[in-house]
Amino acid sequence: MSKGTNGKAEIANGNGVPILKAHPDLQARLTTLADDFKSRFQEEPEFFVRVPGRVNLIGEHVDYCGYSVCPMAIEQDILLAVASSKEANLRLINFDPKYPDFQWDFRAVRQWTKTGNGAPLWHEYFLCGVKGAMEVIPEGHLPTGVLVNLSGNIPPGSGLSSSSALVSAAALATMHISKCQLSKESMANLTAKAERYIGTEGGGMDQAIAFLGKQGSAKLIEFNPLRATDVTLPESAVFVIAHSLASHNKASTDDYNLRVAECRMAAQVIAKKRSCQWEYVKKLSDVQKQIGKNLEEMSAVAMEELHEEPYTFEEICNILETTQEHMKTASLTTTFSTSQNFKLQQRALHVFQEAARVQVFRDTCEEKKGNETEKLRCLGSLMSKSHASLRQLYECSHPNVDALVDDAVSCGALGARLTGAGWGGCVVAITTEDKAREFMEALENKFYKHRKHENTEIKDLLFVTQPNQGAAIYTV
Ligand code: ADP
Ligand code: NG1
Ligand code: MG
Repeated sequence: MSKGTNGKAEIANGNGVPILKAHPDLQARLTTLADDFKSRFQEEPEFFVRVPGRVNLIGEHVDYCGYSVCPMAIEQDILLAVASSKEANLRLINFDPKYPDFQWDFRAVRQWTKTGNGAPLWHEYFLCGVKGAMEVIPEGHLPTGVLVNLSGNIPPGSGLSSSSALVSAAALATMHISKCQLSKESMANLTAKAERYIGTEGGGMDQAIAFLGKQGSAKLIEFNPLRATDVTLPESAVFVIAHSLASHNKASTDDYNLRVAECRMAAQVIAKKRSCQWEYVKKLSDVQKQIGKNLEEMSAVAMEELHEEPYTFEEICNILETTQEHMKTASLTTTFSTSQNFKLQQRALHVFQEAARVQVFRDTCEEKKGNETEKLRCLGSLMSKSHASLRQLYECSHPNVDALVDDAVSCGALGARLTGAGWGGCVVAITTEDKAREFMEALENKFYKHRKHENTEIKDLLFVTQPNQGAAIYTV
């Protein structure tokens, strides 16, 4: 956003985040949040922000390689009640008492950086969003201080993107209170960058669907440039989300960033072996463009140019004819021990094959003619293949998730897969309208009956989901 324009040119075509009137169910939640806001801050909120979580139907761990994904926004969300304040602070409270209150000099958020290892504190996700927004807001537009009350019902650490909904909501609230506006695409790019301040090198899928989600339609999200196209799901398809009862905070371990680094180095090794300039290659999609082959051919290239045994860092440096110091800046943006092994062939194969599955999934959904039963079978089969690949080639599953996927299929699902980054979290299964109830009862008996879930009701662990509206602002 150029200084002084408030992004007006960019949103002239009506592509800004909408300001909506809440429907009755949402209104009831906003009223509860506003009442809590008043009793805690002795002030009225000026507006509300809602950002949904998402479920990714297919295209896992490919966004940071430059390939398209197919998510939809879900009903669960992060809600904020927001007001400006005369005190020069950001005061942040959470409707859920397990998340402690937080206060910080508002303008100092510009200079904030995350410190410490392990799982981030909840308010650090919020600071990522505020900082990201402050980078584009002219100084004079910022209010003196801000009061925020947050309420969320996306299960955290479960692959439904609670973190990105939180970061995106914080950025959107900061923009709106500063009377600045950007297009949904620019907000998605801004928040994807902002969430990286938490320490994970995300690819941008979550923030894209958080802003570009649409009621009634899944989306094909393409990157560079960011573009979202409707994907019309077959009428009789029902998508069910099931929680594996294992949660995982993505920023608490190196697992995610290691996969990003492995993909980058796989791309660079392929580039070098194919006599391309590997220094310009950051993503597997970059090397595909340089070589000029299709995805199927790229799988064959990965098999030919990469070996199955894990690579040592030293071996990669030797292949690329470079020093370890140079490689650390060229490929390992986060620091790993140089004694770490890297599985380049397996990761690259997953990415090329998963990217191809996304194309077939989208084409199957968009096919005008064709038998509905066949379409559904095809989508189910693609989802199950995706899971097998995440489990074996990408090694980002979890024993609970694998058991849940197997149980879902044995209870009649046409296919099932882990959704989100993995290492725990949720599964998404495809079934049909006429079988959905029977399927969910069977899965409840098979998976949940003999496992402990005292603090969570089954309806919050196993539920049908439909494509939902993306981020919006609600007036009081
Ligand atoms: P995911 O995005 O898959 O849900 P992450 O590990 O990326 O999982 O992010 C989860 C983190 O987001 C939580 O540990 C917590 O810090 C934060 N978070 C999510 N929902 C809330 C909430 N309602 N209130 C406060 N913090 C939340
Ligand atoms: P989760 O951890 O489920 O929010 C992460 C990344 C995505 C994508 C998926 C895997 C972030 C914020 N999100 O999602 O970009 O790479 O894993 O497909 O890092
Ligand atoms: Mg997340």
